[in-house]
Amino acid sequence: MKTRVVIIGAGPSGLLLGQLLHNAGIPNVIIERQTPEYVLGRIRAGILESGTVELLRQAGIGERIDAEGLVHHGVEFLFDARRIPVALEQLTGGKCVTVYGQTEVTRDLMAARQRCGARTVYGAGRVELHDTKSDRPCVTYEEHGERCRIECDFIAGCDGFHGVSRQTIPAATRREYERLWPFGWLGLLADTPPVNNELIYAHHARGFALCSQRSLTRSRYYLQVPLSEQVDMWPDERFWQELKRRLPSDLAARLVTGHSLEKSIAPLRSYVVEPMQYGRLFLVGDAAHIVPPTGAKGLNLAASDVNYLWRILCAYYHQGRSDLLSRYSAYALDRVWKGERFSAFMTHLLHDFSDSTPFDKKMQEADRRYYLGSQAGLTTIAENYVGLPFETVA
Ligand code: RFL
Ligand code: PHB
Repeated sequence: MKTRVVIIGAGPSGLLLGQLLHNAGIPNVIIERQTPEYVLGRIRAGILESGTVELLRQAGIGERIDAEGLVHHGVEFLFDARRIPVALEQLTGGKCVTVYGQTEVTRDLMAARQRCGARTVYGAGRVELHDTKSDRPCVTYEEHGERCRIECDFIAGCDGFHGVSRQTIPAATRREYERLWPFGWLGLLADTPPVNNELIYAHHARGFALCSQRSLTRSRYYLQVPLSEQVDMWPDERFWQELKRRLPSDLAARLVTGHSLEKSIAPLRSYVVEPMQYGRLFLVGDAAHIVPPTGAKGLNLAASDVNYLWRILCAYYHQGRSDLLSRYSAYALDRVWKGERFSAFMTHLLHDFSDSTPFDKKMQEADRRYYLGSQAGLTTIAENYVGLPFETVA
């Protein structure tokens, strides 16, 4: 079989890239290791930057987001029992974020792909990439016990942090940058009304807490926990009690608790591989970089990579421009590192670090008072939170 672009992975990056390319008349095949149900069962991000929403609209799947997504004009921070509103829209000249779950984005993209008839192979085994340095790379995989092969012009490695694509780049040509954070996030999803209209990022001596949401009737809460914790140590009742202890009494009294629909612990990691390209293989999203979720940047950075790769491939196929191909990594990494910076900054600002010295703690307190107490500080938080602009590909 032959196609123009083989996309490895049917997470949000792979599906979004596939849809944008298909709409631009560039045939592509997606190869995914899991089943569609498994992919939809992963509960992850919830906040979309305005640039991400615009890209989803360009992919032709904006309808449900526009109808059901909750546009948030602000966000709140909480520390020393003080609530600090951050007026995103005012501070950024009109930009906002949208609450719309990654699961729903994936569902909309899967439906669009099915409607347009583009091919996705689910349940693919032993996916392997070949000849990525040549002009005719190819991908082999197993489907129903049979070995299959697809030849293509380009491969997009959209297969997440544990995928195969990054591993096919020789170790000597990749440079990896990593920081493991000394705690994790315990997340709980419940069909209860959110405790507050806006998201609340809370610093507390017992650890960070986040009050997020998926809709007016579905909440998502997170607690900072030590890496040694296991989910089964956290029955729902213990989770709710701990969350209440990290919130001021009026909010704790208002918190509606209920059965968890999902509960999981995610370790926090910062990671980037450079370059994000090797010959005709392009790495996209979590395959190339991971951020701690504190800045809500993971999914948005994945969309940012897709934006650049899509434009570069359109320029190649529609205008015959091959000069842009080698610039993908530089375009993508500029925004990736700014996202890494903001995510690390937010993580540092809001979490409790057990190994910090009294001096470190005073610095962290001063950071919170400065950034959340001055117009300049609030503006820098707001402009990063709503998403920095994409660079024009030219
Ligand atoms: P994904 O979503 O991991 O999708 C990759 C897809 O590739 C498939 N795959 C393979 N397919 C074929 N062959 C192979 N060998 C393959 N290996 C893997 C996988 O099955 C999967 O379907 O990456 P993508 O598309 O780049 O999307 C990135 C986002 O998913 C990610 O950035 C965010 O979800 C990160 N993230 C969060 N981001 C936020 O902004 N807010 C959050 O609250 C948030 N929570 C999370 C998260 C990531 C988590 N992970 C990865 C541990 C919570 C968790 C638990
Ligand atoms: C979420 O709703 O899952 C969420 C929201 C904001 C974050 C991280 C996760 O910073």
